[in-house]
Amino acid sequence: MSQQNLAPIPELYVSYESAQKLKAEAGDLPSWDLTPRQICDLELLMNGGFNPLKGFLGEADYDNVVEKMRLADGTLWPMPVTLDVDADFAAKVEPGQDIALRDQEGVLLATMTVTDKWSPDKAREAEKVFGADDLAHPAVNYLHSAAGAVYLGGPVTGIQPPVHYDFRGRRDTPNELRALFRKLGWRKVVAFQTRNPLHRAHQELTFRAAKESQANLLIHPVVGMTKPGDVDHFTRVRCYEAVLDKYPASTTNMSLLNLAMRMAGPREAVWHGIIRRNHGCTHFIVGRDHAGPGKNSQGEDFYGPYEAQDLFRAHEAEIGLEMVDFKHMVYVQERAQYEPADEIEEGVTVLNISGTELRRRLREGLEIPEWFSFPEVVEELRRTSPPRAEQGFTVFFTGLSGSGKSTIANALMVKLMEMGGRPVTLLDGDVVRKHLSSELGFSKEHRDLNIKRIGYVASEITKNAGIAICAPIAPYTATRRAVREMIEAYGAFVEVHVATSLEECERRDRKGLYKLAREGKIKEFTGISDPYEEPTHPEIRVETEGTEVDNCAHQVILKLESMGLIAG
Ligand code: PPS
Repeated sequence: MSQQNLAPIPELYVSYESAQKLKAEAGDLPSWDLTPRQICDLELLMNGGFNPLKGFLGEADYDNVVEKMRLADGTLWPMPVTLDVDADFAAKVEPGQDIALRDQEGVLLATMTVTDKWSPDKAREAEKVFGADDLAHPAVNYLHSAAGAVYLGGPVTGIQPPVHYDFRGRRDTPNELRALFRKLGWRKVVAFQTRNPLHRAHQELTFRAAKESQANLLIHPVVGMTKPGDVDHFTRVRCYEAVLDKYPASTTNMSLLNLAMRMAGPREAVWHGIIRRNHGCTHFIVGRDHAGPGKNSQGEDFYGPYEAQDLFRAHEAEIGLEMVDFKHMVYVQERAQYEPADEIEEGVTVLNISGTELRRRLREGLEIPEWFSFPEVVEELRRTSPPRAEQGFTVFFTGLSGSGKSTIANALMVKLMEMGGRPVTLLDGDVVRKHLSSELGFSKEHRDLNIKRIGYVASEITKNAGIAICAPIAPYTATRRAVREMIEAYGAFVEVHVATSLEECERRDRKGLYKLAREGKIKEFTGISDPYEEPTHPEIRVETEGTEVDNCAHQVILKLESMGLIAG
């Protein structure tokens, strides 16, 4: 095992001449605009990062991967890499046909010969691959809320890699890394996977791993897609570059991996190992809770802290690289150094700052001690995450028609403008429908589109340090969650449920719409002939029956203060 083989790995690209020819012919093919996740998957398929896959999985391989972590021929492969499409596109395509795969600007990246087309059982995929059909898991949520209903599978013909304009010099294909290791004479290489900024504990862990395995070190962070809410990759790469100087010269390298993570814990660890083997590495670090998705909807961890290590160990020979397992590293004050938590005797002072605590300190502008991180890293993080009171945020009101959303939202807007400091924009339901969504009706599809447009505008406002107040009905939980994820990439999302009962809304009937809805003159009316899914965990719920508007708005202000979003 871990006998290094640096021969080039097969890629799926055709020659320049063939690519030109395929480009000329592709105009006649059904054309699929790839999602950001599919672009990541396609890049690693084409450059051999997902070797031995030759394309998106067909149905037999998919079934076997879901059930047994193996392709139909028995080869170890833990993750379904599938091309999900919507039903409309699927209806245009039959097995045997070629389709064009394009990026979001329409650039042709590949063609695929469709061999399989099927509607997957997503609940089974969630259970088997991610361990539970629970929407608290980001990949399960993606599966049910973002992925199309139909999967297409078949071999891919690579035409060109997706274009990256950022950190070009730091991105390497498996063959480029293999060539680099050959050139440098690196015979053993231990890879470190990460989606977080590196602090001293990580630096110590990777340094020890390299020493223990007598290998060179490859810092191999994921810059494709990570867990929603993670520090963006631009900031992280600047942080990594700062840490790179802390390693002994010429022992360590860094390369960026355009992987779309699934946060699948144990299965993901095995997948990461195979991907690093393909990139020419011989060892792979698996720490505590590798690729963990956080808590499930019962508030428990999805996977045990060392489950990933166990699964990796059981398949080490087949993965083809050696695991360097690590326990949690903590700081021992008396010895002023990091040590694995399980090797520390009783009675010494152990210091540790969790990810949550770090985010709190950044948010509140509190001190981050030198023993925890490098000053350059902290400075970089502070630049992109200023204290919460200086960041943008979104207040998202949801509730039935006539519940009082707009009135409270208006009052809140005025109060925030009185305080000053940040620009405030109100995206009211009716106003949005006039300016942004005038062509939309009230079907589920149209409502979702409407809310996603509001979410998009709010996320841009939040990104640019403004305050967005939204006040649509937003009846669907999944859509509200999608908007939350869009916004939390840039700032806080404060969901306010205006919990006026249907009876009260109907009694008030300020616009006379409930009467018309009851008479059947307005179709698909929320609460009468269309659903409203109540938020289960809003940041705040306001009751309007018997409470004045001013008081409701004040409750929201108090919440914003308690979250540190506005100065008290
Ligand atoms: S949604 O579901 O979030 O897209 O709805 P929204 O954009 O907030 O639009 C709601 C306003 O449109 C009026 N209206 C209806 N509401 C619900 N169902 C039906 N069928 C409907 N038809 C018209 C209604 O006045 C809503 O305004 P508010 O401010 O919520 O009372």
